[in-house]
Amino acid sequence: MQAPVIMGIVNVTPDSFSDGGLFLDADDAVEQGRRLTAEGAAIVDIGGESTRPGSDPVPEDEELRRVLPVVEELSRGEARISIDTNKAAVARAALEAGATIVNDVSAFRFDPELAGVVAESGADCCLMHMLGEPRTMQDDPRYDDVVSDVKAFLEERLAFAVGQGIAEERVWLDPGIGFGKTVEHNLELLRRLDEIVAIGRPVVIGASRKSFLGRLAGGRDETHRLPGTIAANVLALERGATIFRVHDVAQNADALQVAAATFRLDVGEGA
Ligand code: PMM
Repeated sequence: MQAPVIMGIVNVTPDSFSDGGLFLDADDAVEQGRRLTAEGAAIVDIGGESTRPGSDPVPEDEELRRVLPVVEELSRGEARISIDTNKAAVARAALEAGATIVNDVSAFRFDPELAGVVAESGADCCLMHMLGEPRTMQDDPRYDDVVSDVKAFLEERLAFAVGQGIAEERVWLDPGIGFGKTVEHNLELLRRLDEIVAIGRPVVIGASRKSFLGRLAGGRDETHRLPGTIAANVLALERGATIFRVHDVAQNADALQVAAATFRLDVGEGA
C-alpha cells in the first residue's frame, strides 16, 4: 500500500457535470489550480472537454484554446500538471507548455497518435477504462464480470502502451468509476479494487462527486456528494489505490491523511 497522492481537478469547460462553467475563464481556472495546490494537490489535472454521459467531442482548436493558457501558467507552480485529453495535438501542446502527465480517459483508443506523443515526451500517463464512448456509455452497460473485464482491458492497454515505446513504470491505471457502469458495477470495482492493484501499476480513482454516490445517499446533487466521495476514497486507499482525483482537495486530503496514518503509510508532502 502506498501513501495517497491527491490530483486536484480543474475543468475548463462549460458543461462538466459538477463544475462546468465555473472555470471556463482562464484566470478563474488558474486561481482554482493555485487554490487546489495550496490545499495539498501534488498534481493538478486540467481538462478542456467534458466526458460526462451523453457528451459529444469538442473540436481540437477549441480544446487547445481552453487549456493551453491554464497549463502554461500553472506549470510555473509547485504541483505537477496533468492534461486530461484524448487528442494527440492537445497533449503535445500541453507537454510543451509544461505538463508532465497525460490523463486519457480513452486509454489511447480514440486517437492512434497519442501513445506516440507520450512515448516521445517521456511523460507519465494515466489509462482509464470506459465502456465505449461518452455519448452512449451509460446506455444499459453490461459485463460478464465487471472487475475481470476491466482488469483484462487495462492489462491489454498497458501492453499496448509498452508496445508503443512507453516505459511500463510511466503508466498508471484507472478503473473509470462512472464510465459505462451501474451503481453496482462501481461498488464492485471499489470492493475488489485489490484485483486491479494486483496488475502492479499505480491505481488512480476518480469517484469525486459522481452520480452513484448521490444515488446511494438518497438522491444528493453534485454539491452534496463530498461525504460519499471521502468514504469511497478511504475504502479505495485501503484496497491499494494511490492517486485520488478530486474536486474538493482540502477535505479529501484531511481524510486520506487520517486513513493513511491509521494504515501506517508514510505520508509525504502533497498527500
Ligand atoms: N473522470 C472524469 C474526467 N476525467 N480521468 C480519470 N483518470 N478518472 C476519472 O474518473 C475521470 C477522469 C469526469 O469527471 P469530472 O467531470 O469531474 O472531471
